[in-house]
Amino acid sequence: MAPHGFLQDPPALGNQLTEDDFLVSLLRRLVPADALDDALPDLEHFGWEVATTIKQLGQQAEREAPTLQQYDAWGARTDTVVTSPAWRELKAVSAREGLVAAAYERRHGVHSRLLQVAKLYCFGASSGLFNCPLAMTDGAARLCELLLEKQGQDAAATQQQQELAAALQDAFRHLTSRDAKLFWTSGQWMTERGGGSDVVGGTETEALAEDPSHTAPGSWFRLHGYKWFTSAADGEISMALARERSASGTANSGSTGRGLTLFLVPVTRDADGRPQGFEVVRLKDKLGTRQLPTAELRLAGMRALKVSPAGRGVPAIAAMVNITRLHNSAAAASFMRRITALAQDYARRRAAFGSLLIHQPLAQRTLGWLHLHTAASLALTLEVAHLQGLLECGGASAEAGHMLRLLTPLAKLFTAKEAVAVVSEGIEFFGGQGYIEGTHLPIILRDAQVLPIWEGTTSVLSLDVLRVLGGSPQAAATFLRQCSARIAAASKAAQTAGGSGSSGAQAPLQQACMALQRSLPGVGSRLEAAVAAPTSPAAQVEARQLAFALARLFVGVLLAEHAAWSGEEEHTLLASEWCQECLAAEGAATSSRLQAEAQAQLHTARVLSGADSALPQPRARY
Ligand code: MFK
Repeated sequence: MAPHGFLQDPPALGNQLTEDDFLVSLLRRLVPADALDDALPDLEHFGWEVATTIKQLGQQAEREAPTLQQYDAWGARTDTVVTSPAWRELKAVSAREGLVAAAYERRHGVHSRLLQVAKLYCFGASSGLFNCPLAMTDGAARLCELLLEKQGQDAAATQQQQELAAALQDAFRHLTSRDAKLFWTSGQWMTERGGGSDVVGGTETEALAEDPSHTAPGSWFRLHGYKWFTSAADGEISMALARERSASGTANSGSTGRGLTLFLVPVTRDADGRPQGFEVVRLKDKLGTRQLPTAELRLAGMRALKVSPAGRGVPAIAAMVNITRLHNSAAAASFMRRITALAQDYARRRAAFGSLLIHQPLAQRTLGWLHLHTAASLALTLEVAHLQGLLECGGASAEAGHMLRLLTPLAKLFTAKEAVAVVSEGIEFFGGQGYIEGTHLPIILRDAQVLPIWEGTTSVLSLDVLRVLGGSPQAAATFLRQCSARIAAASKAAQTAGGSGSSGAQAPLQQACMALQRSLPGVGSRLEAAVAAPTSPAAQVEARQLAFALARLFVGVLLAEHAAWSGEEEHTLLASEWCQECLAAEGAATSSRLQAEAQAQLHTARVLSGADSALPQPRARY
């Protein structure tokens, strides 16, 4: 029997907050009752909007992909990026709903960021990918805020510094506006033809000072270069990296030969709509994310305001990138939630072999797996958002700071990979219909595939985890201490509840806590090896395994902690199932075994990758 009307029935789409008990439960644990009571009506209302009007706008944006009109009817070059009315309405909705603003208004203090991310999680899968420009806009707002804080500490500000502060304040005001007419989005122009991972090595764009005697932050420059991936190309400003040069072609003093500088770039057009100082060369023809106007831009003397010290562009833009990575995690959880909700709905309508799928054991198990992995990613994402909120409101201890720096890349790499696996499994649940465009299912998989690629690939982020562990001896110790203490607390709570006989659900939780305890030494050994030699070939070849081991363990801790707090059977089963499925291998890992494995893995990787064999020469250029 075909489930008639499926996917056209908005309330069944399950992106409403009221249907997402797990999200609400996670929030209840992290946010004090009065703040949550204050925030929930807005979230409820927004959840309904997402499941109805916003979802329609998202689908319209998918149908009406952006186009590039390079010339007008008279042959004049205009490079107009034509977006759909739905895309523009999504921008207005984003402003009105405060999808960026809420994090900066701080109405809910340290919980503001967390509540904003909860909203982004509801929005993501239905947003027609408007969550992408929001990620960069949010990152740019955070960058402006941090740069302004730094400026504020300088009592003897020069004229240039004052002008810089005014420009940053103006940008911040627009990026965080709830007024659709004032709201700006920002781009993040990092990637060039030389690549998006090794940003320093790949950047050819040059910045020349308009006035060579004024090169300090707050000075105007002209950018010349080629930006290879600019999403979304319809923003009002962008943050861009470039290499400072003097008119004679040498690196400016203060700029190391290798270093890049960060610029705030107003994206302006003249009265006839012609772009000022740049050309839109083409829109990208992509596997997915086709709703997004992703472009290649030629910068031809584009005006840009220097905002970082010379050569300090990468560490400056890192603050922005960390926010976009948090958005990526929220988007991943959102995609997973969407496909899980759809599969749950389908299982209640689709009968095969004589009964509805929802009553069949193997279908139940698959749905349970989808739910478990969605819950895991959501829990990790909200933990990062919680820590980010503490940091932004000055409430983060040094320990919380270490955890945030480590968990941000971990959450991004883990949730992104999970999203692809979960969405793929979810689509398979629909059989052949999952492969048919009119169901709106294939697009979820195409769009999810971008998650492990943009904002840093899985490998690059695994190497970032090594960078954190190598850069700060406290990071690994803090991680292990936090895990150990939180497992002990969850275990104690489970024992207390089990002992008082209040819930028969505590036995699986105690087993989960024991599994977590057992996996600690193995993860500790992995960490020890990485901290001892973070840049060694052995650490690099193991970097992904380490990152996923850390992420899986920490997810287990979060699920156990949450189950101990709520005492609900469903949460307990999430924790125990996770620990059974995902932690089995860790307990046995000892230092010497890991060392031997890494050596063997280096050899295997060399042989199987073909690095050792006499294959034809690689293509001259990629
Ligand atoms: C829309 C459709 C899109 C279609 C498909 C997608 C296409 C792809 C689109 C993109 O290209 S999105 C952009 C993707 N690129 C990235 O996200 C960057 C990925 N690369 C990295 O993250 C590298 O790790 C990084 C560029 C940061 C490495 O640069 P370096 O110069 O080799 O790093 P280095 O020297 O280790 O670090 C420089 C400084 O930054 C250090 O500080 P100090 O100089 O004070 O010591 C680091 O600690 C700091 N840093 C680096 N990452 C950080 C950070 N600080 C805080 N947080 C971080 N995440």
